[in-house]
Amino acid sequence: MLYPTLTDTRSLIDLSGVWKFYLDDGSKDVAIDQPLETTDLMAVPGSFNDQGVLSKIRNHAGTIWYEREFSIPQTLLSERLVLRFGSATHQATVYVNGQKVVEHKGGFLPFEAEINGVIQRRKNRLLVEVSTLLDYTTLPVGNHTQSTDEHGRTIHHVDENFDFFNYAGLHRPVKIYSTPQTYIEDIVLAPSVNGEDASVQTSVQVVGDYDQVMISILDEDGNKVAGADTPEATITIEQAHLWEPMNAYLYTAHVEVVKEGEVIDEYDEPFGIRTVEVKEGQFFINQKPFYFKGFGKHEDTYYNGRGLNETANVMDLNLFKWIGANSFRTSHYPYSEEMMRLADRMGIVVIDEVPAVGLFSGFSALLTSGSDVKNTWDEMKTHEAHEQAIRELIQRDKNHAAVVMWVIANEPASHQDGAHEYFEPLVHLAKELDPQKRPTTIVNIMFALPDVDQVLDLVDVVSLNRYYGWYLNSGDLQTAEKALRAEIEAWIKKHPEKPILFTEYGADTVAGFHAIDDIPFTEEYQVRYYEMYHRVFDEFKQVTGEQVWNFADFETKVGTARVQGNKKGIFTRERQPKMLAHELRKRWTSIPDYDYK
Ligand code: GCB
Repeated sequence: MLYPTLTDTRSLIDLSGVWKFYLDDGSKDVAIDQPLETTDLMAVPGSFNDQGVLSKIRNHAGTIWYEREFSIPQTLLSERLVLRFGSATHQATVYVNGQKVVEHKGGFLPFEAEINGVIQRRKNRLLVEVSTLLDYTTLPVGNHTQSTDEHGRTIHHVDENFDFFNYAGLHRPVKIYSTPQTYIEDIVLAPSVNGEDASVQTSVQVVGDYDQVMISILDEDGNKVAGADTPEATITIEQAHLWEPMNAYLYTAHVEVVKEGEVIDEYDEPFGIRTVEVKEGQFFINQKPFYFKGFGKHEDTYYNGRGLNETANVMDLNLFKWIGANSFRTSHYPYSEEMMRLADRMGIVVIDEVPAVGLFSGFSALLTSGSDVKNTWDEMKTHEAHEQAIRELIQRDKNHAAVVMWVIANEPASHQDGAHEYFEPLVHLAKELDPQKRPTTIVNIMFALPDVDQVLDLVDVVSLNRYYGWYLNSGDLQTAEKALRAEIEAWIKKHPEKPILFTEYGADTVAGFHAIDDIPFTEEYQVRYYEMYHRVFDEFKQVTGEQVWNFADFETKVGTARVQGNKKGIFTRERQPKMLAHELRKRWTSIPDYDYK
């Protein structure tokens, strides 16, 4: 699915703004053929939760409705008109003028519908029914329960099976774009490097009648450097500029569809040339051993919640440059297309994660398995949602140079029987679908140590989330250090050919708390915790990178282990540095992107 952009043959109407909003408490039926009866308003894109202020709105679980009107300029009515949602969290049914045009399940990936058949002159009414619910069939996984209030109405409750607030709503842009009736449906680009030159396996899918597809590869100055005149082609680029971490170079595949000598549709797809390979226990980008320095992040800001915040995105990636980071993981769901395009342009390496978090029966943020000891793989009915998320994520992000690896799940119960059988087809699916055959990983939880893990043999990289010195050996960094070292040694023994990537390690730290001794939650303890981990990482060639948890403090559900959210940020939620940020900056600016080990 192509990102909607303006071209000489395509128009774009942005429906961002303030929409009507109705929180469905079951007290009345919403008539889809009538204007939404409400006086409440909500900005789109954005999570509704914090905008709504009241607890009743912020914590609402169930259905919400959004509505706005739009007009289509007459000049566009003969074009193909597509209504597109960057995402709707977590499930949506969309009506235009009272007619259903599309439904979509899964809160972090785009979907669209052709709307020509339902468009009217002058005003059109767009109504969207969104469900915030999560259960054992969805990704992420939520514990869904319901009760009845004094009026006999159903009250839903979702207890997140994961450690971030269940922000919901229309989080990403809603747009209408036009294409001609014959249109470019998709462009697939898979680059490879041969010495100084590169070749790009290119495939253009066109719907409708046409005579020819013309592909021009443009360099950053807009000069044509190569091309082809068939929809499937291997295009050679001589003296290719590589896309390098922190030194991006983006070519553009300019595609034209020609009929009777006229260009009837065109699209520009930016792409970078780089290779990715895992071998000999290391992670290679452009045939050089790469060292990941960076963060697990969240889409999480004040006011917007999980809603697109491009100002924060730009600032965050500028903070990456300041601190010497080169990468992030889209923990724990696919991020906006806008963020992925920004990462391509800024040369930030991305590990791209499907929203498969919470695949752990009885999960608790304290890393205790809780009282529920049921087997996860008997309980969860997420296979279908998981397959769909992998398909849609790879379909959306396949061309991004920034993306170097797919994460099939974060912290599943991979020590429980059934895990291997659950994951094997999913890992194969990702490999099969990805035109660039990127490496895959499954992020391992501390319960699934090398003696019991059943899934890391399926993937290319051993990714570890570790909290020695925090959830375990809290305040005792000496014991924590021994345990960490011993565990790394055990993984090397078990999977000597696989690189080890630390995808999470961290300690909650309340900015402004200080102590001389090793006291958890203080800024000094966070610094010493990281010094310990880094000392150990530097002993092992196989440790191929460090992504700290988390870039910034972020919102979670309430609980005794959370102080107005998770405080493991290196920056506060306002993006102010904690003491550790300065220490990390010293370390990371002295570690090169390549050949550190
Ligand atoms: C984890 C999870 C992450 C949590 C983190 C923590 O292992 O992957 O979502 O936020 O631990 O801080 O507990």
